[in-house]
Amino acid sequence: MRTQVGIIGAGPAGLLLSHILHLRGIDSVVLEKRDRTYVESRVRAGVLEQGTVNLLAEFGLGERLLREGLQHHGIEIRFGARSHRIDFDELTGGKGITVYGQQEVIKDLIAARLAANGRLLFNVDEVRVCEPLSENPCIRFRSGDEDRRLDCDFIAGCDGFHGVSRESIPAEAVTCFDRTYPFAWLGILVDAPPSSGELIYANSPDGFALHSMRSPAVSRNYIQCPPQDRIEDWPDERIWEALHKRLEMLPGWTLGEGGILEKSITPMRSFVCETMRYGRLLLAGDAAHIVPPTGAKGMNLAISDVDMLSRALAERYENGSEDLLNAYPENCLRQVWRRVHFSWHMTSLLHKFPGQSEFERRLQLAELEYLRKSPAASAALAENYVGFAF
Ligand code: FAS
Ligand code: PHB
Repeated sequence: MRTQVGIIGAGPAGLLLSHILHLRGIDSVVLEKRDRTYVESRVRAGVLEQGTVNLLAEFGLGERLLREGLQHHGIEIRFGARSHRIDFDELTGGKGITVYGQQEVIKDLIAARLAANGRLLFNVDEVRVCEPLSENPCIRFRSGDEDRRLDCDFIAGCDGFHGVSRESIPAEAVTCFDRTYPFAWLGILVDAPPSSGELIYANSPDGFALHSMRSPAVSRNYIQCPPQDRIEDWPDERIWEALHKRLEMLPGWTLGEGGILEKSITPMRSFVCETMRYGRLLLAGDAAHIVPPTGAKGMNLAISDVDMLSRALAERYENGSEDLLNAYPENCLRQVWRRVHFSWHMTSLLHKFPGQSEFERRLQLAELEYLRKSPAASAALAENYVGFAF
C-alpha cells in the first residue's frame, strides 16, 4: 500500500487529521488497532472549547454538533457550602463551551471519512514505525493473517498515550516530563436528566466531584478515588453516597440518581513529550501529551495539534516548504504547556490530596474565596476554560 500520510490511531486526532488532509487534497490511510464499534462507543471527553467547535464546523463537521451540542455560558464551583458561578459571557466577551461527547465527535468523523471513501483500517495488529528518518518511511502491521506494509511520505503518530509512535523514537532523542497524581477519577454515565443546567465542580472535605452531562436525558458524574481502586470496589450505592455527600453542599439542591450506563476509572497524570517531530514522524494528541481531565482540555488539545499539523503538511505539499513542519513542535508546545498548567492548577485547587495538611487545605479555600470575590481571578479561569490561542 502507499499513501502520502500514514496515520496511526483513529481517535479524535487521527480521524480529524485524515479528514482535513482529504479536504486539502492530501491522501492518508488511518490504521486503528480496535474495531469501529469500540472506537465509537468509548466514553471520554465531554467539553469542546469554542475554537474546537469553530474548527469542526469550518471543516463540515458542525451540523449535528451545533444541533445536538449543549451551549454553556458558565460553570459553577462549589466549596465550603458556598457556590460561585464563572460567567463566561461576562468574563470572556461571549465565548462559551459546548457539551458534546467525544464519542459523538468520533461518529461524525468516521461517517465523514467513509462518505469520502477514506481508507480506515480497523483491527490492525503489530503496528511498527519504520525508517522515520529516511525520505521513505513506512508502517508495517498485520491485518487479519497478512503482514502488510504502508509506504508513505510522512507518519502521524495519533495513537494515544499507550501507542507505539512515541516509543518508536530512540530514548536518547526524546525529552519528556511526567507527573502522576495521587488519585484517579471514577466516572459514571447516568440514565437521568442533569440536576443542573451547567457543570458543577466541587471541592468538598471528602474530595472532588463533578456533575456534568451529555444530553437533556443523560448525566455524567465523576468523583476522585484512590489511584489503585478498581470498579469492583465501587458498587452503585457507594458511588451515589459519595456524589451526594460531595455535591450537595447547598440547601435545597439535590443530585438526581438513575441507572448507571457505564463506569470507568481514569488515572490522572500530566505528561509532555517535547519531541513532537522525529524526521518524517510527527506526534499529535495524547501520543505527545496527557492532562488531568479537570480542565476539560485533553481532546481540545489534540484538535489544536491537528490544526497546526494539517496546515504544516498542506504547506509542504502545496509549495514544498517545510517551515511550518520545522516549527510544528514549538508552535504546539506553547498551547500544550498553557493547557498543561491550567489543568494542573484546576486539579491542585479542587482535589483532596492524601496527607494534605490543614495549612494546605486553607490555601485551597483561600484561593477559592479569592476566585469568588475577584472578577480578575474569575476572568483568568474563564479565559483558560473556554480556550484561547496566543
Ligand atoms: P486517543 O487515545 O483518543 O486515540 C488513540 C487511538 O489510537 C485509539 O483509538 C487507540 O485504539 C489507537 N491506538 C493505540 N495504539 C495503537 C496501535 N499500536 N496501533 C493502532 N492504533 C492504536 N479528556 C477530556 O477533555 N475530558 C475527559 O473527561 C476525558 N476523559 C478521559 C477518559 C479516559 C479513560 C481517557 C483515556 C482519556 C480521557 N480524556 C478526557 C482525554 C481524551 O479525551 C484524550 O485527550 C483524547 O482522546 C485524545 O485524542 P487522541 O490523541 O486521538 O488519542
Ligand atoms: C465530561 O463531561 O466528561 C467532563 C466535563 C468537564 C471535565 C471533565 C470531563 O473537566
